[in-house]
Amino acid sequence: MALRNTSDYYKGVGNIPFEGKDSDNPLSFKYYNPDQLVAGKRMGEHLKFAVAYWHSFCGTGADPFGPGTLQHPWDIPSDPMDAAKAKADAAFEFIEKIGFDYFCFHDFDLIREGSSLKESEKRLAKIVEYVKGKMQKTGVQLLWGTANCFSNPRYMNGAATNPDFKVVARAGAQIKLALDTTIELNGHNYVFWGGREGYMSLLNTDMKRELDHMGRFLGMARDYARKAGFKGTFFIEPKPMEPMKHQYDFDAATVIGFLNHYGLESDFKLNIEVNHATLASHSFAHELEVAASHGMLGSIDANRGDYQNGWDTDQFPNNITEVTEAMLILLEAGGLKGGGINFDAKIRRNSTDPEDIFHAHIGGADTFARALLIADRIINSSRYTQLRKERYSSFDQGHGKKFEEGRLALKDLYEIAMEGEEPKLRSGKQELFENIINQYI
Ligand code: XLS
Ligand code: NI
Ligand code: NI
Repeated sequence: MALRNTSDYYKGVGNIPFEGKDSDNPLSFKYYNPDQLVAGKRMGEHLKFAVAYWHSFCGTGADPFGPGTLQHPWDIPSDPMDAAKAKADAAFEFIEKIGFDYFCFHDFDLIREGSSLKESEKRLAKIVEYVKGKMQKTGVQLLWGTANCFSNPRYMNGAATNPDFKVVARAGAQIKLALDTTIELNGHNYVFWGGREGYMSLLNTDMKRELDHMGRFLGMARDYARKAGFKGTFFIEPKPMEPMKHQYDFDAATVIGFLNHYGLESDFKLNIEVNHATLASHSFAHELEVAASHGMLGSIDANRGDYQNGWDTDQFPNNITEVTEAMLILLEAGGLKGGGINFDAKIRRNSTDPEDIFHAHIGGADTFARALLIADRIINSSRYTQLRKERYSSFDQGHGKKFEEGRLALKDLYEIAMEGEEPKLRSGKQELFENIINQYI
């Protein structure tokens, strides 16, 4: 079968324009206007949207109950290089048409893994040259690269945390190649998502040893990449479970503790994914806030979960309240540290038209853009920031200030309390806060 032209995989869909909120054109942005200034920066610079290669060009809609519903024309060629080039053609056609500046990939999203490490290395080297040409032609950049160390059966007991050293070494080889690939493509960041770094049963697991191995492994990866000239940031992407019963990168707080314990905190930051937050019984905002308050808010994997389903459904974002709360944190944190907003999301299995992936990304981008505008107005025009600040005003002077500065001992608290009256009840005003958010939405 002959390969299609590079530019007609998404026939009938042109470049997606910004048309504003009154437009009836479903193939236009209503809020995402990259050049619009918000809080002193281009909207495109605040948000740095990226397309996820795996969901958009590798996913076929397969689930445990049935095969894929999409037959991508780029998957038809039996020669892996032909298929990989065709996929890259489709990917860059899509990214150009949607008008985003970034993409993200796993090593073997780009090309099928070979039957040996040597063969895989050769394949990666070839496809990297091709992708590089596409990036140069379109100006699209690599937000982050990563390695898929969870799909291949060899990783069924983990990669860096595998109880068999041979598998750990094999994972090391794969990460080295993925780092080389990322560096070659000028990747801004590198992500570790430890899908199988955890356990299925504690009974057969030496947790302490596995955590030590993971800490050492990540340090080795960092050292290698730094030596090879990588200047970007490493991100850990927390997720509590799925595929494992328990994953070591459970949530933001756990990962921060881990990074500090193993001395990795200056090179690593966090990539927070919405649906992983909710799987950990947190809100998206909670995870962002934990990361931001430690200066560790690196990047975002944008998607959403489902209130009724308990798994990582990876739907495209459309919850304006959830994302507005997130954008408040992002603006107050002064932006993301090196990263952007990667749509780690997939269309539903029964969304089978080529244009569906456009609707999905348009909806996701508009949700974030609209939320960013709302959050900016809340910060600048409402009493939100002031009200929250006032709750803590007793620490701005007097004994409260001394307490914050570490100039009081417990005995001082005793004496201050003895001299004073019983503290008055001070309302938390939660409903007022909630109303302010709604008023600006
Ligand atoms: C899976 C993760 C994965 C990472 C990259 O749940 O979100 O897609 O983002 O390996
Ligand atoms: Ni993700
Ligand atoms: Ni995920």
